[in-house]
Amino acid sequence: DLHPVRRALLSVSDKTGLIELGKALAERGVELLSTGGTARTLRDAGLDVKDVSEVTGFPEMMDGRVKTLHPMVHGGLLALRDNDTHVAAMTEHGIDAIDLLVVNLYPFEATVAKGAGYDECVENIDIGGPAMIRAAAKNHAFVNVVVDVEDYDNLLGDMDQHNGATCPKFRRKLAQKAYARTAAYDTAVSNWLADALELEAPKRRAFAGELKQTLRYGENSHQSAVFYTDGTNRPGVATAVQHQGKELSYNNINDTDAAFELVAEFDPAKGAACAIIKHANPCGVAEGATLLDAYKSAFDCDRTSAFGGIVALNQPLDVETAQEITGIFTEVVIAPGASDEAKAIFAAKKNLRLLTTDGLPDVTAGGKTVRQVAGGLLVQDKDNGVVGMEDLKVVTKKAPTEEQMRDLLFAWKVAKHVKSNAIVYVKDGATVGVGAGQMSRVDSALIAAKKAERMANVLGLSQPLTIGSAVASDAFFPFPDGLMEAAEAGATCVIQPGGSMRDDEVIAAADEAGLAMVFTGMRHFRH
Ligand code: 93A
Repeated sequence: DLHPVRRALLSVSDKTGLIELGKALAERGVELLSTGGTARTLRDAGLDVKDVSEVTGFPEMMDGRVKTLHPMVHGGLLALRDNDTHVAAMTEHGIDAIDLLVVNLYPFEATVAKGAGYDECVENIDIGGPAMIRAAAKNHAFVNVVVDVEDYDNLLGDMDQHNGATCPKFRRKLAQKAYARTAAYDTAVSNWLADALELEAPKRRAFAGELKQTLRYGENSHQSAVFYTDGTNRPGVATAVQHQGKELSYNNINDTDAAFELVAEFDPAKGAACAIIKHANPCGVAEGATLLDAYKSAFDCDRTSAFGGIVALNQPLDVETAQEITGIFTEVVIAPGASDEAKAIFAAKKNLRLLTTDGLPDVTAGGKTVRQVAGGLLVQDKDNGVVGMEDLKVVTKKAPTEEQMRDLLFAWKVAKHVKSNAIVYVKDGATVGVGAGQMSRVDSALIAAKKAERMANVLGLSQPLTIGSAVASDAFFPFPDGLMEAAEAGATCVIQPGGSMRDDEVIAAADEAGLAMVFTGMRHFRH
């Protein structure tokens, strides 16, 4: 049923749009109640406001911890207007109905994000705000609850459509959003406490997200899908700015994420790098003296698969690289910035999406990854493992040369981002064969080598680039067969975690084949 808005309580930390809303409500004959700071802002703007402390008969006390926690407030929010006993209680205690609650909470998330100390974070846990929001949302049959500055205009719009009243569906939508907000707020508080306690696995963990985008469909067209942000505001696909092209699809977002996380393994201060992704796996990754070189080398790993791919760069997109990328159909390009000239080149390609960010994802940062299984959520630390030269153990008679070492480490970084079983051949700072997602490591080694053979034909080379390459395996070789497959393809040095029961056999086979092999001691399964 339509319900008129006669009396409003406003209590907001973020005062954006407050005065305009206050004025608009006053113009519509709505009586305004407010807490300290909010009342002051409204009054300074010349509006008539009643202090909540006047309504409760209590001053705001205990540093503001107790301002609105009072039956005069909560009775006004919770009373059922069509229930005789509720109405009688209101009359008996002199409680006036509150038809509209406008609250935004103490900025707890922002306080944590800015690195505030423990006590300051605690003080920013809002109690009265969520209590009122939950009360008003429960009573959405009569009460409007606005928790988002963006809804101020929607509220006024609905009131204007209904002669100063609001419709039930609108109030129900507000209530849904309100509970999502208090849930997310408490999620932030609980997760902050978990972090402060260094609790690896809290008994209960809450998850929250905020809608960023409704997607056209999911992985397939019969699946609906949406994209939520997690509030961490990290550089990446969720916070990137899209400059042109149609909306990203579900698969685009997934692939763009894979591409950008991979290319972030390569420090832009040490040189340019490019990753081209298809179906969340790299079909080419390369370093180069310039971005253009890096892109070209990445493209030459597997030109067939790069068609319709996602390109990620570790440095701002320049005009030469932009020009080259437009040579084939590319779905998305993501980079930490783009020059105006580069943007102008892309502007002519209406279907190409350009995304830019303020920086690269921090590959060493902690965080969690979540995956859903039937009836549960699997949560683990993000794979932020990084291996350096000093971590490597040479296990063969032959040690890799410096040049081989560079390619081995390069291959290792790429293998971390290839679905298991992963085999990655690298030569001169560029992948020359990637075998992904096979149930057997031998098959991954074979497939990657086959791709390199095909590319040698395409490029008119006398032999595949796997000859004399470095090869990485994301997990140990359980038997020598996978390793021998790589040796047959022409690999001369190997990087792998080690740790198999049959390491001795595998090392002996490597020695026999004249390979240099190093162990990382770390596995990079990725499924
Ligand atoms: O400290 S509180 O949890 N205790 C309360 O009773 C209470 N009532 C409203 N914080 C409370 N609020 C919050 O005060 C609101 O959620 C809002 O964020 C803030 C507005 O304060 P002011 O109007 O003084 O700026």
